[in-house]
Amino acid sequence: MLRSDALQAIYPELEDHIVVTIMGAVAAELYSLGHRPNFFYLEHAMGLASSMGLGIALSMPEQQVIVLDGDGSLLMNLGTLSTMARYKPGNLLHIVFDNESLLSVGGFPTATSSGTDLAGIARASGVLSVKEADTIESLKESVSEALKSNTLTTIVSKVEAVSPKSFHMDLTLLENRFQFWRCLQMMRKQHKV
Ligand SMILES: Cc1ncc(C[n+]2csc(CCOP(=O)(O)OP(=O)(O)O)c2C)c(N)n1
Repeated sequence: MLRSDALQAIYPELEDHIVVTIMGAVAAELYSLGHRPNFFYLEHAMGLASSMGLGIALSMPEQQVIVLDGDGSLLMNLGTLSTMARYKPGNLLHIVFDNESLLSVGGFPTATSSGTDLAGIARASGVLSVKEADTIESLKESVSEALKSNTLTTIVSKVEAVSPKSFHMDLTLLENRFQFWRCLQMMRKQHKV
């Protein structure tokens, strides 16, 4: 499965929710499908998209938060799984695209290429619902089930290590940061009205 095809297939489920992605290839692919003010691409802070998503999910329980993670990034911050499981926000969906590689910096293999099982680690960390979805159909089904279930879910999807045609994003980190912040503020206000 190509991650770009997977993202395209689930884009309709993402567009109205708060989405936080890791940097690099995933961010560029989501951006190229159509940027939204409710999307934040976490540049530089490798591994921390899930931590940021967890914080937002806990402080905005009325909103659905979706994190798009990578194997290399998650391996840098495995403690995030036990912290997510400790607080178990039902409005957090954590999708890990596992291409067994640090694709965005040249494609060095990660530990999942030699047997590390991220879904197994998520289960053992106490994440309530953990799915493995390696086809477009199973990913779409897992995402829509997770969004209906109001249960903390991690979905691990094996994808090919294929880069996007371009990593260019016509949006600076600061612009994205302010736009995203205003969007969250507006969501908060709308919820209170
Ligand atoms: C702390 C830190 N270390 C290293 C990097 C460089 N870096 C940026 S993206 C990336 C690879 C991310 O790998 P993965 O999460 O598997 O996503 P992929 O690129 O494969 O889609 C690395 C090593 C960084 N930005 N920050």
